[in-house]
Amino acid sequence: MTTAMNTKFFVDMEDIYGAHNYHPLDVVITKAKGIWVWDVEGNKYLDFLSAYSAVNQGHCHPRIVKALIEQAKKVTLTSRAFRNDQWPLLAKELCDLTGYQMVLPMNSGAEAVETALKAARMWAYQKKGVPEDQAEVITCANNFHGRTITIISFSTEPLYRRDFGPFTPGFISVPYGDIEALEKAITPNTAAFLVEPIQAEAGIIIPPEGYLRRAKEICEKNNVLFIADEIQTGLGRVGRWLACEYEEVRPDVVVIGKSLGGGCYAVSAVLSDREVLGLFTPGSHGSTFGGNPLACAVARESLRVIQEENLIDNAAQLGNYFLEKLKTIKSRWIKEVRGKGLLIGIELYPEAGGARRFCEALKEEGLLCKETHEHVIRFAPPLVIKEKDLNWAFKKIKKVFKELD
Ligand code: IF1
Repeated sequence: MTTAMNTKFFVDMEDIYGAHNYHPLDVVITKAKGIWVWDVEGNKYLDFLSAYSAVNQGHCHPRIVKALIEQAKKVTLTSRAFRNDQWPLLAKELCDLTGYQMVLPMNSGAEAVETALKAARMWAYQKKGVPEDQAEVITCANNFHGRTITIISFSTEPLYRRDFGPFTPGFISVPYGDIEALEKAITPNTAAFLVEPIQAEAGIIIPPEGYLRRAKEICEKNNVLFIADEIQTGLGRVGRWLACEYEEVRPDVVVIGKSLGGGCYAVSAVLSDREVLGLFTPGSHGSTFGGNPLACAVARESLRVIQEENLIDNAAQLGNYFLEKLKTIKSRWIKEVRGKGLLIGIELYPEAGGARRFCEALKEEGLLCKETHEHVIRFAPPLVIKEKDLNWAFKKIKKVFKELD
């Protein structure tokens, strides 16, 4: 008897052989295109998570897949013991695009954040004169910057830290959005302030107007590097190339990732000026796959697609449109609807019983969303989405809130 390769088949197999470090929805995706994904039973869903904003260009974008395939036929990996003809082009294109002088390529977002932290510490010792091993980095409560031991060392989420100690020292936590706390936390040994322009995982938390600008001013005044983690908020997600543009802040260091790979490859990068990235000397940092030609060819096309398909304006305009529509939903469960561009969250009151059950109900309606931090439903569709698709999604969301009211 042949076993039906249905949802249960895959869920059971994953549960037996895969580590349970996630609690995924029981939808087994076998095909994806643009904003749509299909499961193994042939059901079609609108992807409202975009792999946590790693698929801003839409799933399997033809131009990005083509770049992947073409490059895969030429050369995929040389290591940087040698040079290749894609990395220099990506480096220049990223600098021309962002106005920074240098780039360091990595693979995952966490690796790029770690790289930025190493650069900040090196800068503190070599440029600021901080005594060896005394460099401090200020981070925000409820941050999310990745899952390495150093990064969770400054996480305030017990779930991310439990049983993973001992932790890396040298990090000071301040409340997000609190300028006075930031100013008070700075010491002569402060190397940097690491911040997400919007805290996505924390529940789409948008800081008070002017927070980023005043934080940057305080950093400048105290000779502290301002590091923006734009891995999730960058590359068009919030209706700008970088979220910091909303406050006309030019970070000293910017970290990008996710959609830099257009949903087809893991590629991340640290952007800064020569004063910081120029401090890396041969052998002081590296990565087997960092800057490989396949990653760079994909990243170059991913950036071109964002530009040429006008995805940033689309995210800005449709984001505002969708946010206003969502605000018309009447439900006793809804505490707040907030967002920027196409990074939107609906915060529910605890009495609503948690966002998960709304996500489960939305799945039944053909909409794939992910709850974040228990009470927030996150909406982050690919930036290629059209108004008619948002109207379709809105009807489903409204229906679910009516049913669960
Ligand atoms: C998971 C969260 C999102 C990020 C920011 C760095 C990284 C991420 C602002 C690290 C990654 C992912 C990781 C994934 C779930 C997802 C996530 F819920 F965990 F927090 F998006 F909000 N900075 N975020 O959002 O990048 O190493 O993953 O490439 O770990 O569960 P990465």
